[in-house]
Amino acid sequence: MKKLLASIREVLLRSDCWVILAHEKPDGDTLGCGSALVRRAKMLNKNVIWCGPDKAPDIYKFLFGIEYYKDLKSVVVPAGAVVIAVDIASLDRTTKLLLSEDVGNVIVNIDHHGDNSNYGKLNLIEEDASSVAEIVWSLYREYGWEMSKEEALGFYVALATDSGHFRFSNTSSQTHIVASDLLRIGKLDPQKIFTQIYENRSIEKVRLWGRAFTNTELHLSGRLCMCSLTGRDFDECGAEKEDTEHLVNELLSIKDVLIAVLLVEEGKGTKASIRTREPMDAREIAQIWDGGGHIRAAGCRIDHPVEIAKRIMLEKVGEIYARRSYFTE
Ligand SMILES: [Mn+2]
Repeated sequence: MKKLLASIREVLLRSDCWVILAHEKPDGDTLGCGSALVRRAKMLNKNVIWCGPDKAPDIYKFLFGIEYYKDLKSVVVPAGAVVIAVDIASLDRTTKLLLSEDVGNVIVNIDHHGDNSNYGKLNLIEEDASSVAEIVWSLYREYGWEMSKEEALGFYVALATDSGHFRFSNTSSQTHIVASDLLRIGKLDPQKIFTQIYENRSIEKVRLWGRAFTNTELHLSGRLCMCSLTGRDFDECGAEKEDTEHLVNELLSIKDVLIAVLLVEEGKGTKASIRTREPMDAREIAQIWDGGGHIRAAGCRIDHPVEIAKRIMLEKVGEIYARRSYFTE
């Protein structure tokens, strides 16, 4: 471990350019950590490119350096640059970044997804960490890097959003230790940050959520909650794709539900977001369609229109549930 951390440090300090990569539909973790790393790159006088396949949601516009955040397609990775992949389980699934190890691009892969495919030259994967922020916080400690206020803000946003504001099962005493440290260093106001992220909704988003809740169905004797949204729902509400962030967690808040699935029409296919409670495994479900994620939160893309995707999902989840419940109930 010490050796890996030292190798990462060596690569970061040696490279003149840092390319910081976020995952598709970027969330607070990938963007918060990205923002902190942009700040660090600037402090170290590095050139920095921060990019991802989708645009950053407006709620994160208070993060340092967000004005530099670019569409991946417009980026040419300079020779010799280090690429820092943040919170990305699999590079081919999330991005089509063209890289060449021949010109000396080294990928540093920092992640907490248990199914990470170790695509980097250097892979720092810690499944027990609540967020990538928790991992990078330790990295800074190891390197003796003193944190700026902007970095503390980025890491705090990452930590808070990935742990569902310290209430998901990934929240540990270490998560709170890191949070306490960040609050102190950044002189942060947790209430203000919460308001910025969660109490900052557009009316279009609230309308979309209303429609989603109206469409919600219970199956498997109330254990599975499924909800679907079509392109038409978005159009009629005037909502954006990013407006579904955190919606699936609300479905899991229904009494006795063990599996919550949100299906969203995407082109000719359907994007599925899955959340579970014990003993159900979200990743096991997502993997049926080559998706992935965590045990409690995962996602995948199904190459069928929403209505068909819904039927297949119901069938597959039903099979898994029948197997699990046989052993547990
Ligand atoms: Mn994450």
